[in-house]
Amino acid sequence: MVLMEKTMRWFGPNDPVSLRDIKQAGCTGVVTALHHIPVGDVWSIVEIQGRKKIIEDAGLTWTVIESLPVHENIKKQSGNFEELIENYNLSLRHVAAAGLKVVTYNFMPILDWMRTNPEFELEDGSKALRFEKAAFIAFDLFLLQRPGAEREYTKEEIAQAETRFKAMDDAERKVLYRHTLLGLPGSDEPFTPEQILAALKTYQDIDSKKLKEHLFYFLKKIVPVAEAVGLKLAIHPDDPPYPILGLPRVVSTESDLREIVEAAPSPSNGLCFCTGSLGVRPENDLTGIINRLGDHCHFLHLRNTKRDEKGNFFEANHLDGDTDMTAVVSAILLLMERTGTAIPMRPDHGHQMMDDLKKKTYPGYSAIGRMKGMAELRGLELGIANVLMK
Ligand code: DNO
Repeated sequence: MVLMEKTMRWFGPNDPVSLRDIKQAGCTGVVTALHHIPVGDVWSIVEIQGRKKIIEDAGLTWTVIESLPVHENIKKQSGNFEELIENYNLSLRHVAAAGLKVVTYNFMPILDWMRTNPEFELEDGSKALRFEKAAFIAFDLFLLQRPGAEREYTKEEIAQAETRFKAMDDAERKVLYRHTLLGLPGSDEPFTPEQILAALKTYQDIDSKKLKEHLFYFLKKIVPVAEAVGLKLAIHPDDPPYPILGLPRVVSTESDLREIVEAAPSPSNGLCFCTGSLGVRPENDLTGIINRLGDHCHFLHLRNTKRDEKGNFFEANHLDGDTDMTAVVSAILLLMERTGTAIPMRPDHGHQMMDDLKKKTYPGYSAIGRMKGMAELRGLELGIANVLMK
């Protein structure tokens, strides 16, 4: 049977997790980006080839670019956005010229993924990423003090946030503050509240309808280029998959995904199927998405989350949580068997555990927890494949 291509994310030469670690964890490739290049600038062929050589010298392949980030002006269609789209297309041409095949990106305004606590202690002493709704609302109302925020929450939610905030000491408020504003994975620099408030203001006239139009416009400009140079694009879903801080989010549901692939039909216009992000919405039918939209899935992020009825969730072990990983991996195997294509996957966000508890690592991206996730997923996949082949 065709098996998934095993990769892990690597944040580049400064990542405390080395390429050798990634190889030892059982990967054949890495997923990385040129994080040092400012968003909007063109990635030069020389820079891409230089990074590719470092990876290949370690006996790995650069399987997926994650991410080629999209400039805010493109999302807002403001300022020099046409020029920025041209730059994006030039970067696509350059990555294709260097022999790369898959490019992941997202279209979340201002922020990428968002958690309130990257050090949520589990029963066994390992640490997971967690999103706690009351803490998040407390952050929004009392720390960020976003104008008009109280209009977006119910009375009950505000009361719960108040109680939660009062119960926090200064240290906990600082942690909440810092981690909620962490912004971009791969960066140690949280946004300042002034920066966030100013940035939020620039989105005040952009609702989800408009943001979607901007995304489709962008797709119509970049998909033909990607197709011409043989690249596959894979848009990452919103995380969490609903609007936050009053910002619209348009890549959260199956119907969003369908509209995206239909907006610019092409084998190059695809999806990054992230079970962790999509799985936070209980109505997202993950195996159904693979069965119905699998032909468009060019990259897989496999991880699990555990929700509760209050709207909180934390990142569970890869095979625990609300997502039936056995069903998802079975659907992926059947898809790949039908298409004859191995889709790259990475175990996403591992727990910080064992020796890694003493190390400073990027939240969600310590080595041992991800290796555990990878080992479990590989075993699951092989077990299912053996049964399916009988
Ligand atoms: C979180 C990641 C996301 C993802 C981007 C893709 O850990 O899955 O940050 O890389 O959204 O552009």
